[in-house]
Amino acid sequence: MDPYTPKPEHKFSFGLWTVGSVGRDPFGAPVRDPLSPVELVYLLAEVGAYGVNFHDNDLIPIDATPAEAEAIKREFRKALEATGIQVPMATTNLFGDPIFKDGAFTSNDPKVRAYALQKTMRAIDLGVEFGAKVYVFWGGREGTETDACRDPVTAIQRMREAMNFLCEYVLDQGYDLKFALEAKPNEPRGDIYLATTGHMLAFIETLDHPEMVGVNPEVAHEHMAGLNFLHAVAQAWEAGKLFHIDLNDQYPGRYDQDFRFGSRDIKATFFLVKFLEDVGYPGPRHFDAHAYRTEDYEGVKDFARGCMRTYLILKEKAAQWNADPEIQALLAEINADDGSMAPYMGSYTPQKASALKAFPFDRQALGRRGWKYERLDQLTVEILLGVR
Ligand code: GLT
Ligand code: MN
Ligand code: MN
Repeated sequence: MDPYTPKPEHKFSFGLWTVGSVGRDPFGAPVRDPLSPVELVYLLAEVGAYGVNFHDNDLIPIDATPAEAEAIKREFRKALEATGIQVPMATTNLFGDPIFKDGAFTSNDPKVRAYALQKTMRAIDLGVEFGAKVYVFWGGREGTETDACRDPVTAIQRMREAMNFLCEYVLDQGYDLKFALEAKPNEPRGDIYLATTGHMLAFIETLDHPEMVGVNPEVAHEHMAGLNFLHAVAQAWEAGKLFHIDLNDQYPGRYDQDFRFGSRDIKATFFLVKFLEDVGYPGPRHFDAHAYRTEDYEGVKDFARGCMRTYLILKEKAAQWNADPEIQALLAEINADDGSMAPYMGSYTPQKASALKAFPFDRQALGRRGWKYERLDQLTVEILLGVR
């Protein structure tokens, strides 16, 4: 059997909006006919995915009647049961409708803010009904083109008030649900508040229930800002806040590309997969990406299969890297510790401080050391290029 065949235990998921993207962009009309949520579930089952995520309105159109909503839910549930596809995550569309053109939770109009809360509570109910355990908040419209419109402190306070309200709602309902906040620096707004995963991590600690709230970092969103995605993920993980992850690819400094996982920066993607596997990240691997606009639905399947296959290939490469004797020897050398500094460091004591202040370091000798990172990186590249 092909060793790169996706299996349920890999927890590969896709949003309805990812494989369901019809290829609309700001300059061009759709290039693919829309598929129904049921058809998309069958497409995901065909390519071997484990899960499907949705915004409330990916599943139920915003103007559906209660009877229409019930019928859609019935059909969707049947498709999930027939295919075994799970719903690990759900979210709210707080960006598509004109009501949100100046934000949802941060809008200057209290009626818009209240409507955003109402819509989110209903969407949380919907997600929980289908078994979602993680609820994502991506505030695509929570931002500005001109800061004349609002004091940014007010925006942060409104965001906090909304998150606190919704955490209480989840507790009140007795739902087993965590929130994951997804940052993006810009697009569709000129600037979006809480622009990076780091901003989100700091914001979470100011909430009434920080334990319920983590992050959903997205590769493209940190790369757009020219940042190192792995470092954001590592900080989230170390803080116990990596509740979900959006995998894709993106050239820095460009429009929001949402490319197939690993299609742009193989080395960064490799270190990301290696990190997730090394630490044992237990959550879904969600591909928040879409096929090139050039593709038909066969191309969409190629795209989805490619995301999962690249992940599994890089997982294998990570195991190879970890087992490589030359790499391990270099790492051992790089991290060598003769223990001579232990009496001077670690937890502070006044004795350590005064001893350390008096210690005679050979600064020139330490500065002459070569770290062998060229060799280490070349070995990494050779593994990735398949010659090792
Ligand atoms: C939207 C956005 C994504 C978010 C989704 C969740 S929707 O496509 O580009 O990054 O994760 O709201
Ligand atoms: Mn995303
Ligand atoms: Mn994106």
